[in-house]
Amino acid sequence: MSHHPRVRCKALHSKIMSAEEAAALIQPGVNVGMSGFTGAGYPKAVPVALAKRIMDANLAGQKFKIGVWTGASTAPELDGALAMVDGIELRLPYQSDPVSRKKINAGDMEYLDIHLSHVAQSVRNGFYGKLDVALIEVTAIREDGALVPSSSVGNNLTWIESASHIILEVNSWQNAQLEGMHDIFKDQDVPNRVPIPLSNPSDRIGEHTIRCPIDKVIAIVETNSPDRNTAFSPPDASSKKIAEHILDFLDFEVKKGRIPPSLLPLQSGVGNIANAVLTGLNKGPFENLTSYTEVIQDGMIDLMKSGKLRMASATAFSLSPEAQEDLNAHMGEYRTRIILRPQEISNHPGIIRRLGCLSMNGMIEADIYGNVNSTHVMGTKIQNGIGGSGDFARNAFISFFMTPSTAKGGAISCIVPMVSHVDHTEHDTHVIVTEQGLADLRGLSPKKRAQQVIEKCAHPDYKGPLREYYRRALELSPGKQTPHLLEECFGWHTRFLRTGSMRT
Ligand code: 0RQ
Repeated sequence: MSHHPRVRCKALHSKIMSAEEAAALIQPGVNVGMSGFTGAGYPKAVPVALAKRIMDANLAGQKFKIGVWTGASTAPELDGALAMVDGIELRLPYQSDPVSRKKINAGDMEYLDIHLSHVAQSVRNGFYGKLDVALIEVTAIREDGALVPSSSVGNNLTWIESASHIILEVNSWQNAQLEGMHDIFKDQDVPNRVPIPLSNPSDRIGEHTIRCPIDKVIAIVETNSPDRNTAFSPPDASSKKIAEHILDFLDFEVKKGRIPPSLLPLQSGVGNIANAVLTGLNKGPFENLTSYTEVIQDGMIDLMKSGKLRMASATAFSLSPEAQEDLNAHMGEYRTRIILRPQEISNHPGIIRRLGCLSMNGMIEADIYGNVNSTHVMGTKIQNGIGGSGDFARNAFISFFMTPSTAKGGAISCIVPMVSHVDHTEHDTHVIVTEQGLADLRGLSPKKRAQQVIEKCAHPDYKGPLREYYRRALELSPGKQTPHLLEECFGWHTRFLRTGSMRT
């Protein structure tokens, strides 16, 4: 019996080495395409070994930085370790690591925040320069060299195809029964693109594995390490209220006959509020649900367990350790109801439009006209990134944005006169929800939108000042289509920066 049961391709056994030896093959200045999406399926050993190597080089007075491209966010062993030693020149397309966030906001690290569906084709077409190394975690390598992906797919297919060299981490912690869950479909490039044959979230259109040119493989590292995800907090009062507003709205839409009783494929964003909505759906009347989304979080697994969610399509898991255990224990059963796809397909604008997804995403702030800021605190500091929210919001059948009405203990109103940074324009925002209420903006002109957003969504402490801003804007603004006072519209943000509160 082989000592390497997960490396079933004998021809690759000679490439098995330590993480340190593999890290030594990564040179300064290269771009590395790494696996990893919302803390799932990221390489766990080589980035740490590389961070040590970079630290040694720095101590010897040498500069050593690389470009780090991923699917989305990873974990402390990757983003945290490399950012800590100042090893990242440019990071793309999404991150949520506290050390990286600090470096980026201090101006010590470059960050390119990209719609997740755009990354693969941009890399294939050389928009971001050359991809030198692919560093990918897999569950196993099959006899023919094909790769069984692990708990995320992300951009792995593109990294494997585009990189000059490939380093694989084979993680025996990942459940062997993941084999068969993935659906790897390659989109063509322009001008030879043809329609993608997917018209139901449950359609399987590709292969189970990623074909790998084994002559490009320069190293294989065997690991046995868990994905490091944190637990979701139980829904708080505010998240529960937001979930209730959304469920009432969906109920109304079903009664109106605008969406079917099994709803439409759900996309639910990252974070506790999104998870609370899923928990709410579990108690709600809707049956036979499907999901076409980016990540599968705890709430989705619960919905599957209760039988309310028929199947889920995504590109990655994002589970608490408890939900992970549950998934592992019942993998055989879940495998038939979950499909993991490349993020180019899970977030494909054309498919989202075709399926008519109901998209629900968190935000930092919205303005009275419905423009949404998902990424920048006080207009200049990155929080995480746009992720897939733009892919879904623009193309969804109904696009919801959700937030508590205030942040930082009430010192910040999340409904402001004008957003300090725009990720989603008023054209892509159909419904805004806070614990105060839900503003349905469909079919409303800007002035009507402003009234709805203020009256339905603003916190009582900020309702008066917002009404007053809008009243004066309506009176004094030279244009009456979207009234604003340009000298005052950021006054709430500048007041917060000056005094620590948006309150007057
Ligand atoms: O700060 O960390 O210092 O406490 O922002 O806010 O309330 O914990 O919210 O975890 O739901 O994240 C938009 C960031 C919300 C997330 C965002 C401060 C607040 C706190 C986090 P602290 P919360 P959440 C695609 C989905 C973009 C990507 C996306 C996100 C911190 O949802 O990254 O949508 N979205 N992907 O105090 C200043 C404000 C603030 C504020 C909150 N108005 N001003 N700070 N904060 N509001 C997934 C798919 O499936 C497609």
